[in-house]
Amino acid sequence: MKLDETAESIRTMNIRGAGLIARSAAEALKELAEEYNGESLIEFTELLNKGRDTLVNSRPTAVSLWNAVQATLKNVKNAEDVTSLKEIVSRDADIFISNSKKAVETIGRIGANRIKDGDVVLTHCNSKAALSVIKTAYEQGKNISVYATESRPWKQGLLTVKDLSDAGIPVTMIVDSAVRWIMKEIDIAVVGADTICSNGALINKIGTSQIGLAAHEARVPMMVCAESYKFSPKTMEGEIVEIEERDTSEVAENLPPNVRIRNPVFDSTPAEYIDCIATEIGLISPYAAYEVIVNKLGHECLFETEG
Ligand code: RUB
Repeated sequence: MKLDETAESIRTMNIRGAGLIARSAAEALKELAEEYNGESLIEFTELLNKGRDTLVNSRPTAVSLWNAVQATLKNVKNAEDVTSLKEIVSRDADIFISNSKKAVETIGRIGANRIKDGDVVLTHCNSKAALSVIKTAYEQGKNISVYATESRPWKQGLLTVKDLSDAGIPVTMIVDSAVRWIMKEIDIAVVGADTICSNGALINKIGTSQIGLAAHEARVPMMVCAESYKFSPKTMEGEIVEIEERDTSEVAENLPPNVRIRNPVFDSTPAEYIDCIATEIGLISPYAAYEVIVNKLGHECLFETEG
């Protein structure tokens, strides 16, 4: 798939979920590099930078996309000629993609240890990291069942219930507004992440913060499943995460002309509602987000946000 097509697929949500978006962006830059048949290092670098901007602008909220292009292009400056630049981009894209896939598996193993035999799990939207945790717990022989929210307006919950049911896990779908009512039956809430801020706040599918609030009220732990590239160096510099608002036709059509609709598709859950974050480098407190950004993503990353 050409880079422009990948960006369009991300925008239209044919490619969706923060992890897959990130891997697809790395793959698109790799293909762009491999297909370059000019001889100018400057022209080649400009092409890659333009490709990076096109990808980053395709969806605004998930920092995984930004971290993926940073990781893929981080060694561009070390290239001596066109051939070495191709090799560098291709290698760094492959490393990112492979580490990303491994991270989802490791998170599954680490997060599953927090799920007990007999637990009733609540999940939201369609997160591959959260599903990795739930499926690993089931594969460990734990007798679990899952409530999955519908996740309006896109109904990603339908993907989640299909995946869980194919894996043989008992699953019940509920509408998003049933979350607080059902919470008394839930032992643990397990959700994914689009972005984790330096103050430990979670940006994830709209409705996640209501789950956090209801879980906190009912003393039900909420575990977030997030690869380290979901943590945002940009928030260390005070940047506020942009919450994507999508086309209102996703919510409803043919309403009276004076009725306004809004369609924010992500929200922010404060750290105080989050019990723990399962990452590939271990199970951490949301208040350790700063350390992940500095130690795992590196200070260099911060300076690359400038200019
Ligand atoms: C998907 C969503 C997911 C995170 C994490 O939103 O909010 O919880 O992206 O997913 P959308 P994963 O459907 O709008 O992309 O764990 O697969 O990266």
